Amino acid sequence: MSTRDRLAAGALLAAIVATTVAGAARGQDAPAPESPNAAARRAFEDAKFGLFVHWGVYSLLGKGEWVMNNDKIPVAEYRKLPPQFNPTKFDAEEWAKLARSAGVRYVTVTAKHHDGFAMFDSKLTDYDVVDATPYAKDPLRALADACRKNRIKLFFYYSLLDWHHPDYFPLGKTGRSAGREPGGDWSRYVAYYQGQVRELCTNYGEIGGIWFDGWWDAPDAAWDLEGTYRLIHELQPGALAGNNHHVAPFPGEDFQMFEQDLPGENSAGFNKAEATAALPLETCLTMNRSWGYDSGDRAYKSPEELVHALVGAAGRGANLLLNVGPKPDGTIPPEAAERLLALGRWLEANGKAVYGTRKGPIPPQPWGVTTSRGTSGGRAPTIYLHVLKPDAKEVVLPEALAEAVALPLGGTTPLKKEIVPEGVKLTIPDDARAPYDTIIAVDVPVPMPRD
Ligand code: H79
Repeated sequence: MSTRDRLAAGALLAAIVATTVAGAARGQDAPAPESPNAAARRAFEDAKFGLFVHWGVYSLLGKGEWVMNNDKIPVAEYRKLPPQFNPTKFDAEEWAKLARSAGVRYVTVTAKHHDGFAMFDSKLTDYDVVDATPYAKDPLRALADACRKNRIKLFFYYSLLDWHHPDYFPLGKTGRSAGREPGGDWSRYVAYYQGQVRELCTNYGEIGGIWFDGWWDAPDAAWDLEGTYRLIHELQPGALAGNNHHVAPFPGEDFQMFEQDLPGENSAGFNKAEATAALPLETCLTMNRSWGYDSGDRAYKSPEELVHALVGAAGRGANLLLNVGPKPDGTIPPEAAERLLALGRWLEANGKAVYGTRKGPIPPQPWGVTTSRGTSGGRAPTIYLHVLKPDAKEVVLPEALAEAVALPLGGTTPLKKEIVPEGVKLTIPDDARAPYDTIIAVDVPVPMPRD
């Protein structure tokens, strides 16, 4: 390599370091690199793929998790649902095995959604799955055990917003047709929700973290979020706190999330916050159009679209949290299960370019995205090109990669390289093309500096 090339490669490597250093030790409030919190953030970034599960008494109506609000069902009427909830076909082990086969590393399940019904055994209310349903068992306990057995982390989704609790007052922007008595003691509500968070952090062994939602219903309320996050971190030093508030992260949060959009995009209309470099990122996405079970929703994304979502997230430094809405009987719709298995098969062959990677030094391109690994500790890094456009026959990389060796993932014949004015042009032969995502591993022949 000439001195000039070496310098250029050095600049590129500096860019790799800048873009891909593990999410832990960044920013002012960054945890100490050796702390359980920093390790948990790194593990979260390594995981790349999670399964979101929206399941509650709303599933009985098959019209999504917002049905109480959307159909203006008053509390008195909605209370008729729990006595009908009896998921006799629920098998936590089957869910965990499906998750494992799908290649997800964690599951995030609705412990309480906006309807206020606790899908876990809560001592702070009778409005929960053990006290109010004929099922009378705690499905999240079974799921926690099955996930542990299958080496999958479990996160709990918890809605701060509550359309049912009498102390959730003044009412927020939504749930105004619940027929609730005006009045209630907000500080009692805060004690209630924090008490439930304590239960979730105490009764289920080690958990991955808590995933909050619904803050946007009452953004000016005194939620004591800092107290809530402190509680989580004290009870579970390795658990992460995240909040789907659609604005820039608050102190005490461990990851930043985006809903129905990749970081930096805002097709859903409410993802106005920029991706923060300081925190791990996560994008949650529905597999069809709905979160909770919707019997009429057949608008399932194809396996190709789902692979592109996963890889598109990874190339932007984010995990994909892909949703399923189980039926009221506890089974996962076959259309969803099939797609999860297709993703699992794809990851079986291609996971090396996804799990444990960070976003690559080359930002998203018209042809696809990049991920990378081995970007610290004196190793020579690998950049993975994910060519997502099936008609992209050539890819031009920065000139600094002139000496790099580009091989199709799992292949042995290096791609043809040509120096062009814009950089290094790689030609992708037809026989290297793969379904969904043609992955090219680019080995950079310069070891990275040690940390
Ligand atoms: O659990 C799933 C959804 O039920 C929940 N988040 C996912 C993960 C969700 N709740 N609401 N939304 C998604 C859409 C949010 C709409 C909003 Fe608004 C637009 C929030 C703030 C502006 C509607 C209008 C609610 C408040 C004002």
